[in-house]
Amino acid sequence: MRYFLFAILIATPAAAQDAPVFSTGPAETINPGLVTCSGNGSRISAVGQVVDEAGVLRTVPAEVYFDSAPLAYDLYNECGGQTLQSSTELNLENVPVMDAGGEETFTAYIFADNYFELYVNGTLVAVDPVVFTPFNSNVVRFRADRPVSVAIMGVDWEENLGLGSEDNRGRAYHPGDGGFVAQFQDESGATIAITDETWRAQTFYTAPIADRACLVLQGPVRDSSACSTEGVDDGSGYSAAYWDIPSDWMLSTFDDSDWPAAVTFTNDIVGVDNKRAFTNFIDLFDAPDADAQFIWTSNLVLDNLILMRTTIE
Ligand SMILES: [Ca+2]
Ligand SMILES: [Ca+2]
Ligand SMILES: [Ca+2]
Ligand SMILES: [Ca+2]
Repeated sequence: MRYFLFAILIATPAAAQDAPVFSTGPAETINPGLVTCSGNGSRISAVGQVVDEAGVLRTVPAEVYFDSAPLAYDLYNECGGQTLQSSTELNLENVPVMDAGGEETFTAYIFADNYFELYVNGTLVAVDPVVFTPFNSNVVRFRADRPVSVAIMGVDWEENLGLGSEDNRGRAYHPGDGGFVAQFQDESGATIAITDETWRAQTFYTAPIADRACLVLQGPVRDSSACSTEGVDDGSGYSAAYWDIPSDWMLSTFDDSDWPAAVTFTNDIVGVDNKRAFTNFIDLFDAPDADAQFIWTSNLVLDNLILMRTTIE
């Protein structure tokens, strides 16, 4: 009888859901680059596919709506867009108002390392026009009714597809980092939301993983803090971990209560002091009375496709 009970305990479905599925080695390129850009510091935004060990075809670093969704209006875009020197140069009247089904008009100011897709009350209102680098920033206006459900996919893009890394700092397989900061204003220009630890964030693609035993999984907690983030000359044999993305994750009805709280990171850690897409707009991103924090999941380096959510009452 004891053995029987033990068998039931270890076979609970909850444990199975928490476990990721892995792939090993590089993905195959299916799109050589979503954006063509010869701008300063541009990296190629390719997309790949790899079959995981459960036989499921995974798109890396993420399946995106870049080709079909509205591109967010530029604050600063060296990839053929406009490059404002400060927020005073912005004329909000020029920014299209996206319709998320409501009466009130809101404005969101966004900087993402590297790519975001923004849903409001379940409607995809804008995607990041520069998928990888150079670093850019955006302003999005939308009409919606409160409470406003905000759901954002954040992607730390990669060069070595399926291996969560790029050629950087003298290493061919250097794991890059992510980061997302945003400020939301109402029609009067008052700040009504900033990114901070009250948001929820969960990872769905974590790579590279040199040693799978480093991952600690506990309920909804997907902790890769014990995994190495060192760049290497050959990481082609490393693994990636995937969790299935719930199809309704962006809806206002989605229950994110078991997702971990977002983790905040300083500007220094994200490394934005030399990025004009950020520094030209510190009056927005570092507003003294409403200082938006960089957020991500617990691992800024290895978690590459994350979902973030909040509700503006
Ligand atoms: Ca971007
Ligand atoms: Ca990055
Ligand atoms: Ca800030
Ligand atoms: Ca990364």
